[in-house]
Amino acid sequence: MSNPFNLEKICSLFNLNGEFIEYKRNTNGHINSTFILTFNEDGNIKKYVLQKISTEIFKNPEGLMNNIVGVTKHIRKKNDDMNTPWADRCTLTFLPTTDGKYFYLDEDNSCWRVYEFIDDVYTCNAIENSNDFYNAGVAFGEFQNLLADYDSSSLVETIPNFHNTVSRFADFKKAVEDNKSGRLDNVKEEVEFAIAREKDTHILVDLIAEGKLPLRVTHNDTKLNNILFDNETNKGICIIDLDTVMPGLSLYDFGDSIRFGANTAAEDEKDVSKVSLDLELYEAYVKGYLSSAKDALTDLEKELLPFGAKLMTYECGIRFLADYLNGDIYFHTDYADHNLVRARTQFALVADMEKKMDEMLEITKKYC
Ligand code: ADP
Ligand code: GN1
Ligand code: MG
Repeated sequence: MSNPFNLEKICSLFNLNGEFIEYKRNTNGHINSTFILTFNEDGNIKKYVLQKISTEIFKNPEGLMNNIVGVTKHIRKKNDDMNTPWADRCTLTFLPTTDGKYFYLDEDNSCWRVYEFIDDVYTCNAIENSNDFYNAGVAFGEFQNLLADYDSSSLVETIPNFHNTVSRFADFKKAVEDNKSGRLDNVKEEVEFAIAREKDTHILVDLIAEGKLPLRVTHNDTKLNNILFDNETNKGICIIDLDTVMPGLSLYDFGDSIRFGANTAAEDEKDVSKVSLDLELYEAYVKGYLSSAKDALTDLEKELLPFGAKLMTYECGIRFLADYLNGDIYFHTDYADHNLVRARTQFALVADMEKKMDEMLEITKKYC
């Protein structure tokens, strides 16, 4: 594989021990570029993760890294204090550069960071049994809980209005009007589907403005593959991909997990007839999430969990569709219609959740 970034030179700017052997690219995510580095440290293999953060998307890498370093230190301290057996693997540990910063900005304004590779873990892109999804719920609930006393006003908004669905809808409408890619004629039906649900986009935004929903420190990108599961116990021991940790709603985190993990099909399944909400998985996640986060949540938050799942799925759908109309400038894509395929799966899932909303509410109540 060619090394387009001169990774060895970048590594030499961080305080890493040993001799560089090789790197492998990890292509799980849609935004950052991730490389797993292998070093030889006095005859022992030592691995690190090197990531290039997209500065097109994250405009304030210094603020972003301050957020993450603060939050990870907080999580580590709490786990040390609780004597968690996997405390040394409970969160990401960042390594400073030779001049003491936690990131390096290169001449192209690309931002690089390095953290310890966590051993004996696996990630999932799809759920194979409901117990794993229960464990995912426990892990994100615990993340919420550990950060309940972290001052959210100390965090910068790494992407302003990230889950503000009113602003997301405005961006979507603009993408339709601009039709930069000239693809609008292909997606009339999808655009109609999105517009018909505009009123949903105001519900949580209004409740925040009225002071009825609390802003918390949230992850905001709670996809299944952002959890590292322990090989031995299958517990979700470490939450990764912390770039969007900032003030947000618990409903965003709960909702995005359901969107991705409780879908019977992949996010980019081409056959939408395979897409639906798996109620058994929904229940497993609710049970796990509420077992660890329940005490931190208000009654209104708990009541709105099913709506949060639908709204996050809808939001992701309009983001994919807007990107398709804008000419695929945001999400990494593997083929021409990739964003359209993703948008269609999201809307199919929204439609199925609408049919199953009463059941989702019933299930949720059981664990409140
Ligand atoms: P992206 O923003 O592109 O999704 P992530 O930070 O989620 O990037 O990392 C992508 C993938 O790299 C993860 O899904 C996981 O498989 C792997 N990975 C990331 N960090 C670690 C780590 N500390 N230890 C082991 N694997 C990791
Ligand atoms: C992106 O980076 P990754 O793949 O975990 C996106 C999320 C979307 C998700 C859709 C910073 O997440 O918001 O929900 O793709 N992250 C950002 O799969 O925009
Ligand atoms: Mg990720």
